[in-house]
Amino acid sequence: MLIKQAPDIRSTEITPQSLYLRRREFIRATGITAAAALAGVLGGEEPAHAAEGEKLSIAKKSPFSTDEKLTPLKDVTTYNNFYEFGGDKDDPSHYSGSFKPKPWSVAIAGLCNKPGVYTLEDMLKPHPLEERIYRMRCVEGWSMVIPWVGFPLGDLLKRFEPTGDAQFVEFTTVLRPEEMPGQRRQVLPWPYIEGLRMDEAMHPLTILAVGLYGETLPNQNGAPLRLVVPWKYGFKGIKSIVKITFVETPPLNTWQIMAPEEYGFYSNVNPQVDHPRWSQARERRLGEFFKRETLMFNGYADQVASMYAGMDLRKYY
Ligand SMILES: Nc1nc2c(c(=O)[nH]1)N[C@H]1C(S)=C(S)[C@@H](COP(=O)(O)O)O[C@H]1N2
Ligand SMILES: [Mo]
Repeated sequence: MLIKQAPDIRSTEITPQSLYLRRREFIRATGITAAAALAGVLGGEEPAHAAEGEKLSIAKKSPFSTDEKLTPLKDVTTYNNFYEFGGDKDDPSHYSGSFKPKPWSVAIAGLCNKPGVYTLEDMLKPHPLEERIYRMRCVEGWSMVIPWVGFPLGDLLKRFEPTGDAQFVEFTTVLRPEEMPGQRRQVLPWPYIEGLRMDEAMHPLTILAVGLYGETLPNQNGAPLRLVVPWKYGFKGIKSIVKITFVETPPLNTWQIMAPEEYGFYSNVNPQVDHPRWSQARERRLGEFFKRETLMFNGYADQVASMYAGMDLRKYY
């Protein structure tokens, strides 16, 4: 195997799913908080890779989780888009071994009363970690079901007291060409940028993830902190976030800069609005042979459709 990770995660890969599920029930029952879980995981003095694949304690079960079959951990961690580590699906798992997700801090900037630089531990302390099993849909036509571990982005943003002018939130990925081989080539304008409208950012389905399958995020999935917005195409889920900025106007996100007619700001999953080069009506769930129908807002319409009432979703794609 080419994945360079702590021995821990390799044993997880061979753990039968039933064992994983039982462990999850156990963790739920013990109800340990995020602070307790992360103190040990993120705060220590271990070498760079020790943080990967360490168990997180999940305090809450989420009513937002789907009960669909989970995509195997192996697929979740070896079939990735993370252009900072290369353009092929298996590049991020091969070439992210030198990336150091610890220590980590995030700059909070723009239109808010409490800007500053916050360590990851500081940011996480008040927030109980939840497991959120979400359907994920990439704009390229594949989908997965991933058990994320994280907490609502809105709960964090409120603490920085955004002002009334803050209508959008911009996110920035770390810029470290020495650790990210893809950033040594200008395949994309670095650093990777994404954005959400304020109501989307505050929506209870929108989370910041610090883990998946009960453990800290592998580098290739956006360690140590990434965005997850399940009703939008996967590229909105920006990885390895180092900056969050409150702004007045919609941020120009990376894929919109690259190909504005193909990738819009909203990028809500929509089977009726085709990508200029392919249909979005169906998707291939990783691990399945037959394609399945793509659902409006990726199946989250009941929760999110009202945010787009009256908007022409062909124009605001
Ligand atoms: N910084 C950064 N974030 C990124 C990307 C990227 O290339 N760079 N790719 C996006 C795309 S296209 C998808 S589909 C998801 C994939 O997330 P996963 O590899 O954890 O499944 O990450 C998104 N976040
Ligand atoms: Mo994607």
